[in-house]
Amino acid sequence: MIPSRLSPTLLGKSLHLKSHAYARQLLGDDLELDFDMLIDKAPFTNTPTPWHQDCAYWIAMPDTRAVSCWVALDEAIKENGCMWYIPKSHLLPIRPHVPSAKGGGALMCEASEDEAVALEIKPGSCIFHHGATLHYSRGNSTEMRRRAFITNFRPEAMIRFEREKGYDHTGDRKVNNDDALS
Ligand SMILES: O=C(O)CCC(=O)C(=O)O
Repeated sequence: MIPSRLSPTLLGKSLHLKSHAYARQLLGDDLELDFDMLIDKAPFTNTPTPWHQDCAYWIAMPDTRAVSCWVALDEAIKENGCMWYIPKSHLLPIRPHVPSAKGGGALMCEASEDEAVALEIKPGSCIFHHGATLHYSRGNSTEMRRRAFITNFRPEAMIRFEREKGYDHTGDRKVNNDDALS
């Protein structure tokens, strides 16, 4: 979590600057970087990211605008864990989430590939998803890596709101949003 804390020069690089500019175009000029993260699905690790909505991890906020930019660092295909999304799911109520049975702190909810679209993308390409969009990825069953760099943006006032409540995306991974409790 938060590679830009380890290496603040990232904040001035193209990935952060461009994803910030697009996030503002999508959801408003008050959007700021809330956090960034790196995910590496190593070859043959076969660990799916369970179905979830990011907002289940976060505390409930009065302004729910939030968008992530998921940048592929390697080619992302179904077999190595490209992202799957359920279209328009951000317009529906949050589904109930529970800790994943496989452990590791991940949250999960009920959903399936039948409802979803897989987005296979090339390295350097990206996808923007809303904080309430249902998503998931299969495990990596190939000899390729599947690395992604993710930046997440929300209104500056809501970042302050979170921090005042002691939440900064680096703590325990649990259902923090009451609306996502079953
Ligand atoms: O990269 C993945 O497999 C999961 C990413 C994810 O859940 C996210 O960006 O919110």
